[in-house]
Amino acid sequence: MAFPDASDLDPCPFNPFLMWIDELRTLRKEKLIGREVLFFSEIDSTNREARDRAEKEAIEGTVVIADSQSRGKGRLGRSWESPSGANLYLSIILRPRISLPAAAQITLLAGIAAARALSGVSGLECRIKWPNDIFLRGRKLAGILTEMEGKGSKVRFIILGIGVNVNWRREDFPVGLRETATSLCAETGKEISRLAVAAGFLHEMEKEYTSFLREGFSARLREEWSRLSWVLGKRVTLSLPEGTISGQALGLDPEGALLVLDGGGKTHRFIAGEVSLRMEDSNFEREASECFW
Ligand code: BT5
Repeated sequence: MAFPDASDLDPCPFNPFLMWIDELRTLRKEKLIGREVLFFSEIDSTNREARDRAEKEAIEGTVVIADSQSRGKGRLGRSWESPSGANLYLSIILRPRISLPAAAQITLLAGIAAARALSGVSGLECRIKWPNDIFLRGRKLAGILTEMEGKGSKVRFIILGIGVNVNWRREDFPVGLRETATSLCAETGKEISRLAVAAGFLHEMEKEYTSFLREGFSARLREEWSRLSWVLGKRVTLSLPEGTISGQALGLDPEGALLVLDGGGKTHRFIAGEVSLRMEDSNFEREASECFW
């Protein structure tokens, strides 16, 4: 099937966004992730579009990018603010031959890839807040949304979506996000190229994903995740449909579940799914981090 349809593409030849999309296509031509790159100047959600394409047999590695989203999706029915002209909204179609429980490991891989790529372009230390957030100086810089379609006990496809705040200026943030969110530009004081962010993420993601296909969720991936984690060793509260549990985040088990030790000495195991995590000392983190960077 030939992608993209001509009707999908922004017809405006002067659109600067299209120029970097073309460069991205050139960079990813011979690779697995990004061998097809579809671009929309405006869309409801790149994850929704990627899912529809995946249902129609789009090839593995197809990437959907938009300049803005009208209904950007977060986890658990939440939404993702997606203004135009500033940020990156990107979804990847993956077709790993893995069982359903292993699918959550893809979010962990994406966290590693995103933290590495965003640290690389900004020169600042970006960390993973389990399961799906990238934090910079105590604020949310990027979010990952992994959606899966299964058949029997196997994965049919996974849509891996990421939203990164790149050149979003703090004064343009919605009031509700001013204290909790950040962008690369807000932290570095510089405009950062969205091409560099997208190319860096796809490059890192390809490395982690191909190693995952070869070796599974290996000890090396687990160590790398732990090195980049913002939660390990900290006190956290996890909210589940059936209640909350507080304790100390210990690490990941071999399947990629987060282990948390509660006050009574019992260890709990969490797979991302329906769980949200709150850090009990995140304000302190921001104050502390500002002293060092
Ligand atoms: C996430 O959800 O962090 C996953 C976000 C994934 C967005 C990408 S964009 C490309 C692809 N297509 C989509 O439709 N989605 C994906 P969650 O952990 O549920 O966080 C959502 C919460 O983060 C919201 O309830 C807000 O509090 C906050 N938030 C919303 N927009 C934000 C933004 N741009 N920057 C920082 N925080 C934001």
